[in-house]
Amino acid sequence: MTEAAKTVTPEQQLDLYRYMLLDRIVEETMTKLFRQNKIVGGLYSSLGQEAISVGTTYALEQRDWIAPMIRNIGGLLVKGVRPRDIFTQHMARYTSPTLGKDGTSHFGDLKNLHIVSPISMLGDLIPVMTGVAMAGRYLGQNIVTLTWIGDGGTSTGAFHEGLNLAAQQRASLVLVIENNQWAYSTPVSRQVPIEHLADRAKAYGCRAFIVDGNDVEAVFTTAREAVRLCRAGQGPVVIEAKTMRMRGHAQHDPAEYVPKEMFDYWKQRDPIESYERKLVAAGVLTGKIKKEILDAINAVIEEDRAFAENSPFPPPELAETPVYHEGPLPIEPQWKRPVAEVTPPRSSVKSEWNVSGDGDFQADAIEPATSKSPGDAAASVGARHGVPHKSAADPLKNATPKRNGAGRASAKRASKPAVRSRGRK
Ligand SMILES: Cc1ncc(C[n+]2csc(CCOP(=O)(O)OP(=O)(O)O)c2C)c(N)n1
Ligand SMILES: [Mg+2]
Repeated sequence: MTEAAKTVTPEQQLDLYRYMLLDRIVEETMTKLFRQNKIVGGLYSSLGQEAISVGTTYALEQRDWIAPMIRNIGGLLVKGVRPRDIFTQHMARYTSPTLGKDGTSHFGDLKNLHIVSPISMLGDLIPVMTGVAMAGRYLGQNIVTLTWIGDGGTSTGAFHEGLNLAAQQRASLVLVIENNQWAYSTPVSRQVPIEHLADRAKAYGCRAFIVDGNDVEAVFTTAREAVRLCRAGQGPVVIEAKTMRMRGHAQHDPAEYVPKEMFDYWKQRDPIESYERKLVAAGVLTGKIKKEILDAINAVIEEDRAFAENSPFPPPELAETPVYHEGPLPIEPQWKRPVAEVTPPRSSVKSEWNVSGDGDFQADAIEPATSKSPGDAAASVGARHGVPHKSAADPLKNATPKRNGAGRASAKRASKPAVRSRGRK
């Protein structure tokens, strides 16, 4: 990277510092709520990893997309999610983004903030975010998508399949590997025979960077470079951020299997404390500015925590709805190129039937059968369920050669069932 690419303005520095502090205080507040038995379900911590979520998301623009995992609350905050949404969601309140139906960070915002909800199955967000990047390309949008994966998650099949797909499609995806040394109680050394997880990117022909995950400026400038490359059509880019999980897997886990010296080593490298020292030494952060930042954060936290605690739980009837989607889909495509240009298919094969709306099969698009038979009834049942039934307007069936002469003649006129004919000989 050039020196210019490493430049971070004082304004950006204070932003990075502010977001890391906000992230930490949001999560500290939730730890207290957990101990008061007010969190529904598990609670995960990104303590010591704040620089990664914050630094990478800060490199994105509003039009870009993220998909968080369990330790990426910092990314949600940078994207513009309010702490109240995070509190109410973890407390399963009716005022939460999922109306109390789901917990942790399992919510998204496809319309405004461009957040894809987490997927618990490790690795699966990689093909999904590849798909979002490809969709953006088809729509003529120059967007970048970003998601995170842990060291453990890099051993899933979905990671490898997803990364290969992204590389093959040149998708504008930034994939951040958070190497925090542990996957539950398994250290990286007992999981993979390589030192750098970034090396996995080479296998798929992807560019990769390794960065100190506790240095927020290094994370931010590396991510900004990755985003630049993606926007220039040179994606995907993998970033391995080396860091340490400073708590157990979740609140239930005291992490007694982690050597104490390891915690001591990384405690010295706390991303917020070390950045604070740097900004104070540079004269960017003063005691007065720090107080203003903390006062503003604490005011929001206090208001949003009180809002969450005073929010009701969902009414029981809500469990019945909405289980199945009814009516038109809520997301309309926003075409950035002429619809005709991007609408498939451009095929020489004439369509035999149509679908409309939510994918309903249009029975009246099929020519009515001439005779009434059980097959005809089945055809209309199939049509209702969106499944074309073979016996009605099956082009292959009509083209299948018959044993009598007329059949053979009609088979010649119809499209060639070459494989079938050869099979019969
Ligand atoms: C495909 C799949 N396998 C197993 C799990 C269960 N699981 C959830 S988190 C986790 C550990 C993940 O470790 P890592 O990827 O290093 O992330 P970290 O917790 O350290 O952030 C496991 C095994 C899962 N969610 N998905
Ligand atoms: Mg891990």
